[in-house]
Amino acid sequence: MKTRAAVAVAAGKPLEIMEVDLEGPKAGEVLIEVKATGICHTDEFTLSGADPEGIFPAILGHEGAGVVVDVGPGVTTLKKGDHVIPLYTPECRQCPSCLSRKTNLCTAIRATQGQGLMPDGTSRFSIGKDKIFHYMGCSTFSNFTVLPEIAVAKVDPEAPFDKICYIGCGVTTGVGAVLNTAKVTPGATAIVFGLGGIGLNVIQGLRLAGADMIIGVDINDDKKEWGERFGMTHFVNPKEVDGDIVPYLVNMTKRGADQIGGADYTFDCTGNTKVMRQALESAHRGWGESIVIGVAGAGQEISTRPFQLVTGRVWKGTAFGGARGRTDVPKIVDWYMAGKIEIDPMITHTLTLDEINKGFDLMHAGKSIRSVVVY
Ligand code: NAD
Ligand code: AHE
Ligand code: ZN
Repeated sequence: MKTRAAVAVAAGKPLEIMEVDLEGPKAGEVLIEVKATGICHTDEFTLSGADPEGIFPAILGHEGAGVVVDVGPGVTTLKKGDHVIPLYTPECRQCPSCLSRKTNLCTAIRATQGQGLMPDGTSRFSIGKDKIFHYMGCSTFSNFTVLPEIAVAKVDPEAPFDKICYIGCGVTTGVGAVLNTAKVTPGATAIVFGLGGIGLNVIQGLRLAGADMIIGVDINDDKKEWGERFGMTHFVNPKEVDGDIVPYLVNMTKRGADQIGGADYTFDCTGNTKVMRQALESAHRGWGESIVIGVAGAGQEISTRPFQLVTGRVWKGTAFGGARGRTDVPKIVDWYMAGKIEIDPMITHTLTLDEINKGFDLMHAGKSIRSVVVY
């Protein structure tokens, strides 16, 4: 079949809207009509050329929602008409990682997914004889896409596509980092670095978990109002701090008889390795946990004095908020439908596929929280 898609033809070039060929689903695969897709900073990261796994030409996009329109042989858990969210972290429930119960990082199809291919080692997308690569196993910047059954979450058919697409990455990553990875407890003190599409969801996750002090840190003053909207209690712009931001934040979080500062939990939602270090070092001596969410470019490394870890700070990372997609994503959709979490105000811009590059411009200018393309 033919489908309209925004194709990343080369690193650093705007996406090109074109008609591409899409092969139907093979065994264990489903064809999805994507109804809406968010634009995540990770799409921009890969398009920029900073992703070591970046491969071109590819159809980016990994934050979608849509409807199953065809199923391949052997598919048992999905049928035509099901409303679904594609998962860049699948859940096969059979691989050693899924069975370990220690991680959400299913390994069933990770190798081929990283090569921009379906599990059988081929691509379903092409233009004539020229192959186009899949991206993060999702390629939601195409109106129709094919995914393995294990990488698809079936969700409430009443839920609006243009909002729940955000659960395909940003919402689940932010809220999940708090609930699944950090396991934040009521009364906690937390610092969130970077108040974009991920950081604001960390903030609403912290509110849900009952954190008392939620400090937001961003170089863009416009984010103060945004953070407060979702539960942030204090805002710091590092550009307005005289000197090093770490002692400033440690001082802000001083409490107890010994007056040792530092947050119980800190989160990097910037992808900047210097900020990751600040986040680790702003965590409380003895027990503070710092969660790396941001994705850093090829060749970049994090560093700190080992003494920071010797004295009890814990450095952790999280992918997709530690969520097991087929199990947890439908629950998060239900939380949204029940009003337990907010999504609507974070979707600041709705675009057509033809306008998709405007979504990247808005992100660069710091003017959007989430842009969503509606097909
Ligand atoms: P975004 O562009 O919407 O937000 C980034 C925010 O960080 C902006 O508000 C920006 O002003 C702020 N910022 C930039 N430099 C800063 C600094 N030095 N100090 C403080 N704030 C600073 O991006 P996003 O969509 O929220 O994504 C954030 C990061 O999370 C990206 O690196 C993205 O690739 C990554 N991500 C990771 C996962 C995961 O599973 N681990 C999932 C989604 C996104
Ligand atoms: N491909 C990059 C890393 C990109 C990355 O870390 N991706 C996150 C999701 S970001 C979503 O917006 C992730 O899930 N990682 C786990 C995985 O298995 O990819 C690189 O550096 O090679
Ligand atoms: Zn993402």
